[in-house]
Amino acid sequence: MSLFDSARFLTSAAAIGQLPGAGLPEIAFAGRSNAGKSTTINVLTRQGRLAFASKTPGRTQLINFFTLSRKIAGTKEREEIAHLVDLPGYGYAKAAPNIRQTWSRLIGGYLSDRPSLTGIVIVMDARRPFMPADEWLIDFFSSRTHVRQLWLINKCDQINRSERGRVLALARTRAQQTGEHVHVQLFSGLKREGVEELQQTLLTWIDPEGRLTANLG
Ligand SMILES: Nc1nc2c(ncn2[C@@H]2O[C@H](COP(=O)(O)OP(=O)(O)OP(=O)(O)O)[C@@H](O)[C@H]2O)c(=O)[nH]1
Ligand SMILES: [Mg+2]
Repeated sequence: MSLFDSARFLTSAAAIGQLPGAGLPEIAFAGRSNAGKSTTINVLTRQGRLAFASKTPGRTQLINFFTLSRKIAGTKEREEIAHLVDLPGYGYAKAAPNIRQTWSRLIGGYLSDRPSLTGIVIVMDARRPFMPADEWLIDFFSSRTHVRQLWLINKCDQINRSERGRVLALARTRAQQTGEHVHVQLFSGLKREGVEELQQTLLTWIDPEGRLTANLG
């Protein structure tokens, strides 16, 4: 049983005032609309319908929070450990301008002023990684080194082996130039490739001393 299996929906926020308290470490999933953020959360937590994934871009319009927890040994109580946060995608061209503005205010407000934000997973489509909006986000966090970054090159099932090698090498070089707080990996939510590597990285963010690895349940 992995810590991520314990994920349960906590709440949705449509405005900054609706965010839950910022007590637990938080890992946010950001990226362009349709990059696969919600699918990644579902695969990570092994719960097919936890986050709302969809063929229609722009499906996730609220900030959705999920709580990770573990059983306290010898009791029936659970201890809350961390939040996973599914963000609405950026760059959804068909959204009406007022909706886009509300989104950017909400996401921008959340990302720039969330003391509990421990790490951000930037989900990108392997066929077109590092689009301008991704670059903006990477840039925004490059000097905020207390927020870890994982550049998740998703949908790698859609590119061939040599393209994978090329994309990964390029991303690795860039990550090294950006700093030690940046990690990179290939991923496929569809084929469930790279799940363990993703879990390992996120665990080190949530639990750098490894105190949680025992007694999960
Ligand atoms: N081929 C392939 N398709 C994927 C993968 N991950 C997600 N998808 C598909 O991509 C589409 C979008 O997935 P979502 O998880 O809803 O994407 P999202 O980033 O949450 O999108 P928004 O909520 O609109 O921002 C769906 O049709 C998924 O089935 C993957 O690894 N490979
Ligand atoms: Mg989504």
